[in-house]
Amino acid sequence: IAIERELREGNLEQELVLLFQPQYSPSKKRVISFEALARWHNPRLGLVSPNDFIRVAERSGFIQKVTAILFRKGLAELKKWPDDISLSFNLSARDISDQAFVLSLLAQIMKEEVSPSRLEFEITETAVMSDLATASTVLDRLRSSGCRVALDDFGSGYSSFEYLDQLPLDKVKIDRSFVRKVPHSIISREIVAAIIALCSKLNLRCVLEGVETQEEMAVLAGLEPDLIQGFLFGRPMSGEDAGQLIRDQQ
Ligand code: G
Ligand code: G
Ligand code: MN
Ligand code: NA
Repeated sequence: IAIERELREGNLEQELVLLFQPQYSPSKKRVISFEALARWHNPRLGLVSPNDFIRVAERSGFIQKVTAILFRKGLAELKKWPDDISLSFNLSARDISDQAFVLSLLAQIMKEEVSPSRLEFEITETAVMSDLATASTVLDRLRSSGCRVALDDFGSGYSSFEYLDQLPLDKVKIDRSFVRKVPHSIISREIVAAIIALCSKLNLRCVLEGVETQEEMAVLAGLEPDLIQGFLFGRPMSGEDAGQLIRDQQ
């Protein structure tokens, strides 16, 4: 209730911020993209996690406003970075159920004169479950405009291989719940290896999420994922710090 009230009355333009988490390419040995992660600093609620406010924003009809503000901020940051750095942006179920809204995001990309190839949209299975046909249409639209689409949290919850077949995808993000078990579980390691091999066969890039330790990295690098994202390579950071990280590796 409090969250909903603040979504209505708060100054979202000012209070919503994005952090950026590096995505590291083991083959290029450098960070080539960042995932944008929302944070909400509200004077009365304090720091609210996206886990808490995205759902409420979807229920109460504020999600498109929230997403539009965040996306504008993401584009502004991306424009400051070199052309070979890209940005992954999370879209919620409601966002992709509305074709007109998705077109408005594409219009923003054009207006800002950012190359669509530098943008990737992350969607979850829950976001596409209810209406696979609409989701497919919208994702096709994003891809035909030159943006990429990634399936987030793969392997968690109900995520199904059916989506790999039915959705127009460029990339799969293998969920942290698998990744964290890999150093201690031969079965988990084989599962992750099999998903990576499958992605390769299907011509999908894959990201290992949530790599935290050198121990995990030692085992996982051998599986040759396209990208690794996790605290080991960087926590979600300010745009300024992301810019510094980019400069430092050049
Ligand atoms: O960064 P953090 O671990 O707090 O993110 C928690 C969850 O919120 C993750 O599942 C992430 O995908 C989601 N999330 C983060 N930022 C956004 C956003 O801008 N939009 C949507 N829809 N989800 C987001
Ligand atoms: O659902 P999604 O993959 O979008 O969620 C991304 C979230 O995962 C972010 O909120 C980020 O803070 C969190 N995250 C990223 N890397 C790590 C990690 O190495 N360990 C843990 N515990 N969380 C991570
Ligand atoms: Mn994500
Ligand atoms: Na994830």
